[in-house]
Amino acid sequence: MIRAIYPGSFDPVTYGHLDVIERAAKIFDEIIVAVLINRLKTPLFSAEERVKMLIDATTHLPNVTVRSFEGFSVDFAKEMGAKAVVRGLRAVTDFEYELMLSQTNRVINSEIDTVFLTTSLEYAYLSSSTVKEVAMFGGKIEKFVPPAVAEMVYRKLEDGQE
Ligand code: COD
Repeated sequence: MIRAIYPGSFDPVTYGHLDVIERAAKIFDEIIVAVLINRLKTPLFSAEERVKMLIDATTHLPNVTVRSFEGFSVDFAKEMGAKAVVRGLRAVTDFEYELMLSQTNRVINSEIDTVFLTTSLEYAYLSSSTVKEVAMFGGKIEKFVPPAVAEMVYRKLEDGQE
């Protein structure tokens, strides 16, 4: 049984992330989506909220589970008994960062390899930051994220303005 983790911020999860999860779930026996708890950054959504969004968005995928983690992603992968880290690549700009990250990860733990899935063209432009920015300026985000996530983003931004 080959297990992989798909680590990220997922602040919030987008259709681009979900496309990577669905495709990875066809390649690996089990995927653990790993939500980073980063105490150095202030995300829009708490780790609990991001985990819940991902659980709700992946109920149709029986071999996908969602967990939060702290520390190095390769340490979390090892703890989970995973052999690989899945990451998505959108453009050349992603490549430089992802290459650095995967090489650093290999230095931290040489047993865990990174597997890259290139973006599906319809989601090539999509990022969590874009989603937040569009919503912040009053735009519609239903094309970018599942309906329940869109609701949570609108609500969170409204709460922030009170
Ligand atoms: N299409 C395809 N892929 C996409 C899309 C899209 N539209 N959108 C995002 N992705 C991919 C990203 O390229 C990325 O691979 C993944 O989905 C997750 O994206 P994000 O933005 O939610 O998550 P990141 O990139 O902020 O996650 C960074 C980590 C949390 C993985 C990283 O910071 C980490 O591992 N931190 C823990 C500490 C650690 O181990 N550091 C490494 C040594 S320095």
